[in-house]
Formats: sequence, structure tokens, C-alpha cells
Amino acid sequence: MNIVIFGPPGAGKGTQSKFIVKKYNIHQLSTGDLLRDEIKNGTELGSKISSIMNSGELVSDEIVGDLIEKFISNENYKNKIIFDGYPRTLPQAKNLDILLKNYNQKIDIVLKLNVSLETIKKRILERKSIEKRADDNEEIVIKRFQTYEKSSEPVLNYYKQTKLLQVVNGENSISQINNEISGLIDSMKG
Ligand code: B4P
Repeated sequence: MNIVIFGPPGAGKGTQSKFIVKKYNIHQLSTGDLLRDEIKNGTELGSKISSIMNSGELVSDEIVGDLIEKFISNENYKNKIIFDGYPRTLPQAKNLDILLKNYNQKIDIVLKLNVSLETIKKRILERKSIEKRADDNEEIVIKRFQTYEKSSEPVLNYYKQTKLLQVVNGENSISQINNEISGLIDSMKG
């Protein structure tokens, strides 16, 4: 089973992915985490992308595409991935389909978390006090939200044309969302 979890910054993609990973014994592929690792490790790629991330823009499709291919091509993760934060653009969505097909896999469900900008601002400012992420401040969050609306809307339309898309109310409590997502996954597995 491969899952895509989709939604604005701070929607709870990472939070819900961690729960899904435990419950269904699959692996989380968070492009945000992979990119932050590159920055932390001081790689050449890391220095290239840190200013992009901290301005609220998206890193290029090529860079994230390379990062996810390493994961998809790994036999240990075959059909056991939750894509957290990928795809974020239409070319990424198309690339994901191609890559999965090349490795004899497919997406089984796309979960979209719906959350308002007001809620996102509140959550991200709370997270800032805990994790101290460089891109977690109000101004950048608004920019990230605008980037999301511009780049990700076509992704949503792309998945609307499939039968894979399931919309979840991301304003609910973490455990309510957990339950709703479990119900969707369980009913899909039949
Ligand atoms: P990400 O790391 O994906 O960051 P995010 O969208 O902010 O986080 P997420 O939705 O996972 O929120 P979380 O669960 O932590 O991306 C960061 C940057 O990386 C992007 O801006 C971009 O530059 C770059 N990037 C990543 N992927 C890319 C791609 N594919 N292409 C190009 N660039 C890419 O939740 C946030 C907070 O809310 C947490 O503190 C949590 O405790 C709280 N929370 C969650 N759910 C809650 C709930 N239901 N109720 C109350 N609080 C909740």
C-alpha cells in the first residue's frame, strides 16, 4: 500500500504520517525532512536549498525528484510508503506516477487535509517554540500558504480525476483525524 498525504504547510501531514507508519507498518518519505537533513549535514545540496526553503518557496522538482527515487527504488520500501509532502506541483505528481510505474507500484489512496490559514498560523507558531525551524514564522508561513495555493491546486485537480482522493477535515483533533484516516484506509483494504 502506497499513500499520498497532501495539504497546506502545517496541516498535520507529518503528524498523521507518523501515526500511519506505526499502525500500518509502512515507511514515511517526508521530502521536508529529507531536505532539512541535507541542510543539517552541510552538504552542497543543503547550502543550495536552505535559502529557498526559508523564503517559503519550493525547492526544484528535479532535486526532490532525485531524493524520492532513491526511496522508491529501494526493495525494502516496495509498496510500503507514505509520501508526506510530495507531490507539491503538477510535474511532481506526474513524475511520481511514472516512477512508481517503473518500479511496478502505484498509489492506493490520496489523503487531503483541509485546514484554514488561521489554524495553520496558530499551529506553526506553537511548533516554532518547540522545534525552532527556520521557516516557521508568521510572514514565511503566509508565503508558504500562498505557494501551496498556487502550486498545489493543480495537484488536487489531478487527483480529483482519479478515484484515489479522500478529503479529511484537518481542523479536528489529532486523534479524531487518526480515526478518520484509519477508517478510510481500512475500508480501502476491504
Ligand atoms: P514540510 O516539512 O513538508 O513542512 P510542513 O508542510 O510545514 O509540515 P506538516 O504539514 O507536515 O505539519 P506538521 O504535521 O508538522 O515542508 C517544508 C518545506 O520544504 C516547504 O516549504 C518547501 O520549501 C520544502 N519542500 C518539502 N517538500 C517539497 C517538495 N515536494 N517540493 C519542493 N519543495 C519541498 O504539523 C504542524 C504543527 O501542527 C505541529 O506542531 C503539530 O503538532 C501541530 N498539529 C498537527 N495536527 C494538529 C491537529 N489536528 N490539531 C492541533 N495541532 C496539530
